Amino acid sequence: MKTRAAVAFEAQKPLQIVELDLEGPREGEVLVEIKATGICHTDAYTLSGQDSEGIFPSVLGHEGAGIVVDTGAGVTSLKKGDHVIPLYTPECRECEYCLSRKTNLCQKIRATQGKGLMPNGTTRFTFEGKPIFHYMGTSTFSNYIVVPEIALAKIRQDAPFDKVCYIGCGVTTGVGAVIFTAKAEPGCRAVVFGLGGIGLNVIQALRIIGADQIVGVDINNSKKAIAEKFGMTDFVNPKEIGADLVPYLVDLTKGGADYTFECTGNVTLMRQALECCHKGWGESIVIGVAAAGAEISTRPFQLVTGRVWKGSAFGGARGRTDVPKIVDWYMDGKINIDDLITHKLPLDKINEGFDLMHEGKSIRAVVEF
Ligand code: NAD
Ligand code: DAO
Ligand code: ZN
Ligand code: ZN
Repeated sequence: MKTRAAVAFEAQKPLQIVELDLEGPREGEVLVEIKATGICHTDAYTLSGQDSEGIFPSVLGHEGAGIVVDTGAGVTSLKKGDHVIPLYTPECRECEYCLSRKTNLCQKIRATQGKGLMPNGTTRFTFEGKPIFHYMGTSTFSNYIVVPEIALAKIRQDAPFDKVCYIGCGVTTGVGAVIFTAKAEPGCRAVVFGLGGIGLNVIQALRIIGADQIVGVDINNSKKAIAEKFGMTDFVNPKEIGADLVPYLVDLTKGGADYTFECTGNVTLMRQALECCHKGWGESIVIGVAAAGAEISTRPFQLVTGRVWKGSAFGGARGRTDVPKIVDWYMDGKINIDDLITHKLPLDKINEGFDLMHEGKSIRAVVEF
């Protein structure tokens, strides 16, 4: 069949809207019509050429929602008409990683997914007879995609695609980092570095779990109002405090934060996020994806004296199990997604969505097919 898609033919070039050929689902695979997709910072990072795993030509996009159109042989958990969110972190429920209960990083299809291929080692997309690679196993910048069954979360039918697509990455990453990775408790003090599409979701989860203090750190003052709406209690612009950031934050949190969340990908901020944690127990969660080759450092004494450095991928969420629950939380009014979706665009204007993100003007731009 044919599908309209925004293709990244080369790094650092705008996406091109073209018609691709799409092969139908093979064994264990599902054909999905994507209805809406968010544009995440990670798509821009890969398109910039900085991502050492970035493969071109490919169809980017990993934050989508849609409807099952067809299923391949052996698919048992999904049928035509089901509403789904594609998962760049699948959940097979049978690999060593899934069974460990210690991680959400299912490895069942990791090797081929990392090479832009389906589990059998080929692509389903072609353009003028040449292969076009998949991205993060999802490629939601295409109207139709083929995805392994284990990389689809089945969601309720009444959830609006143009909102819940954001649960495919940003919402789950931010909310999950607080509840699944940090397991932050009521009454805690927290600092969130970076008030973008991820950081604002960290903030709303901290408010929901009953944090006493939620400090937001950003160099863009225009993020203050929306962060306050989502639960931020104190705003810090490092450029305006006239003091070193770490002692300033330690003082503001009365001895250091119980939890800090780094949501920018800047390794200097990652160090500051660790070092403003409370001595003896403070935990810093790295969420931001740093430039390829970048390294983090601190004095080991920071760890000896009880601070903990952790990372979080997809919020530590098990996609097929947790994503449907997060959709329910949205539908029940427990989490706010609507106010974070600042722009809606047709596929033809997807490059404008990237511009809005680079200019700091959007929280989430969503493309509707
Ligand atoms: P974004 O661009 O929407 O937000 C980043 C925010 O950080 C902006 O408000 C910006 O003003 C602020 N910022 C930038 N430099 C800063 C500095 N030096 N000091 C203070 N604030 C600064 O990005 P996003 O979509 O929220 O993504 C954030 C990061 O999370 C990215 O690195 C992205 O790749 C990563 N990410 C990680 C996961 C995961 O599973 N771990 C998932 C999705 C995204
Ligand atoms: O299992 O080795 C692995 C890789 C898992 C990939 C998890 C990616 C999470 C962070 C990337 C940003 C997502 C948009
Ligand atoms: Zn993302
Ligand atoms: Zn698994």
